[in-house]
Amino acid sequence: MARQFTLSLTENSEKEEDTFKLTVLGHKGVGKSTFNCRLMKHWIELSRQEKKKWKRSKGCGDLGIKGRSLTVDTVDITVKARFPFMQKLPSCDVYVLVYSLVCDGSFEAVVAARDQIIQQEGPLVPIVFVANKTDIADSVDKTERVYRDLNISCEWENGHVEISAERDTSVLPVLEQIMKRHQKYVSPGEKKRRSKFSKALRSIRNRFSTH
Ligand SMILES: Nc1nc2c(ncn2[C@@H]2O[C@H](COP(=O)(O)OP(=O)(O)OP(=O)(O)O)[C@@H](O)[C@H]2O)c(=O)[nH]1
Ligand SMILES: [Mg+2]
Repeated sequence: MARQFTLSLTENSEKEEDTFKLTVLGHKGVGKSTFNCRLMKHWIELSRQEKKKWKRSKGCGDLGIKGRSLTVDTVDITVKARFPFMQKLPSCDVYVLVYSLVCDGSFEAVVAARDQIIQQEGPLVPIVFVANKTDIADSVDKTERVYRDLNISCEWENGHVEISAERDTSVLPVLEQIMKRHQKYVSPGEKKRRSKFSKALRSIRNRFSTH
């Protein structure tokens, strides 16, 4: 399912606009849709707070978008355990891989998805793992959870956050990880190149829409 929302610090729609593409992948029923709704709610709320700060400080606020509008495109895709996806994945700014703490198969599915993403996009692609359903995971082996965390965070250098999407616990740290990973892996040169590319794309789109 695809969703889109726009964050803006000013009312000036003439200002330059950026697009942030997020792909959420995970096994069936792990909580992708629930997580996506929570994430959007936090992102919009955060942007409202930043907007107030921006107005008060007359343009000194942040959210990393410096007065421009940011359109966030999210898509969630259900993957199967051994063959995550048959076709090429959409290229995006950050991949979020959701698994359920109470379903081992769902972890295997996102590990296989990660392999496929790296094959497609290369090793520097920003990835954040989300371990969902902490509210019902008390009986899950703690050592296993710590081992997974070390493996994902230290060895693979991907983000990893344990959350409960249903109870809205620790969703904000996922947003922090998304931003952090994006900053870490997208170099300033690449950002410039992407921005130029999206400008060119916009002008082509505009030209077609006038005919
Ligand atoms: N206990 C618990 N249940 C959750 C949590 N997040 C989602 N669920 C439940 O898990 C079920 C599936 O949630 P969805 O958000 O629809 O999962 P999904 O990954 O989008 O599912 P598909 O689109 O069918 O692949 C629903 O019954 C949710 O209420 C959570 O953090 N804890
Ligand atoms: Mg869903």
